[in-house]
Amino acid sequence: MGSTRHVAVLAFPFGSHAAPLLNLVRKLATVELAATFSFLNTPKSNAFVASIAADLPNVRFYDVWDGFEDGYVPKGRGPLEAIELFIKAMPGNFREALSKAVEAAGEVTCVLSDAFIWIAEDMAAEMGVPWVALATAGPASVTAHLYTDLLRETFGTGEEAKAKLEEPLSCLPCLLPARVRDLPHEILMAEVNSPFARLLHGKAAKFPLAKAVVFNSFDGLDPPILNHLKTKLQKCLPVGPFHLTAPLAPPEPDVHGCLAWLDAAPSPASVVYVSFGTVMSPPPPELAALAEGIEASGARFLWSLRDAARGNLPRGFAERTRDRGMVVGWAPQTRVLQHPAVGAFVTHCGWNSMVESVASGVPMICRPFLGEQMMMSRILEEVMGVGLAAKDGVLTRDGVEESLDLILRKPEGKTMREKAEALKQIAEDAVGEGGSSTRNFRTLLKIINPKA
Ligand code: U2F
Repeated sequence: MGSTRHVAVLAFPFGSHAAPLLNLVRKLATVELAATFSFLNTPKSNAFVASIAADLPNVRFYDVWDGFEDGYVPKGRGPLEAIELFIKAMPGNFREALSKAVEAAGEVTCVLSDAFIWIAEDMAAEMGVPWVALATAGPASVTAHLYTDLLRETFGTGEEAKAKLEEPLSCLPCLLPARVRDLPHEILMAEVNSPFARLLHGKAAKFPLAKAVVFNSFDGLDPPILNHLKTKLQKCLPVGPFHLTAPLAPPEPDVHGCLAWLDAAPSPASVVYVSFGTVMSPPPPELAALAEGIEASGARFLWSLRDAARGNLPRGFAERTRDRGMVVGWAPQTRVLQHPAVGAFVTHCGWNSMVESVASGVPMICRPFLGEQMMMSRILEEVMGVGLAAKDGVLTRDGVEESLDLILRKPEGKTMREKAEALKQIAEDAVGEGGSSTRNFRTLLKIINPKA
């Protein structure tokens, strides 16, 4: 038998979901030294993220089956195919891993899961223990999913909703100025009965049952949404930004020398950083237009681009921009954004990237693709004043050149940077002694260990 407290942690093994969950576990496990945290995740995802907490003896890793039968031939349906197989394998795959964890560390006293793993609530209820969810896609995503039924009643689905793309989400004022077109597709547009849409709808119904819903965010980032959620959830706990709260994960190695390259930049806030996260990449013609826009702007740039997409850069681009640009397969993003040389970020508005950018005082050029990203692009531009949305949702050569010129060189860009700096200050205050994220973290600790 292990220690008395045993937290079962159920990860969603796709995109960047598992990393922030393990980051949160790291912070908890460092304080709750007598508790064991069993991290249940697929072998592939575990291999990718484990270094975040591998040095902690009270964090143990268990492999969960990914749903791929031996000899399964992928049907080429992209990331959704793997997600659907994983969903089909739930909850059996998690139960099997959990039984091994219980054998090693004793009965579970709390379940902590990615909010996507809505079956975690059932498992916690069966064991009579609290369930805490980490909503990795942030508060706007939770809100939209929480009100899926209302949104479907108000705007219809499929063709009916498509006729209302420009209508504002007036039935959910905290999400304004987002419009129907900005909602996660699976709420109104995609096949609402697909396994993924049903997973998201299923999880939404569970949110109010969670003892707490935790966010990699901070009070003051998007007050209307967080304030609304505080009235709907048992506990709404922004405890981030994770990359500013101790203990930090071991720093990612800077294998390509990005930071040294940034050190050599001639002036502050002069470099544009480009990354579209772990899931998406713009279609090839758009990627080429982005490169042309950056080249035309004359700006220095650091581009995190997967090797497979490099062939889509314009012919001769690398040679022509060699003296002012760097293209790498992976960058230590949080440290890149914190570097004073970085003045703009071309992003898909994934939740973590967005938080990392505002918490570093860096304005954004937004090219959202899916999920909550379109809502965030709208909010970053219209409410927070720290983002410029790609016109008609697509990056063009001229649009990129104009936006970079505005952010890096014009007074409007200076104003955006000041607004981003103000958010950075709010983030730093939140994680300081007595700050809101610090207090929320203590509340979370109390749920995990009421005697703490
Ligand atoms: C899905 O988003 P992504 O995983 O594509 O994007 P982010 O939430 O922005 O997370 C990307 C993370 O990867 C890190 C970066 C972020 O923490 O710092 N990273 C890096 O370190 N180096 C690189 O070169 C590139 C990235 C989904 F598509 C979104 O809608 C959700 O909001 C998100 C969270 O659930 O997951």
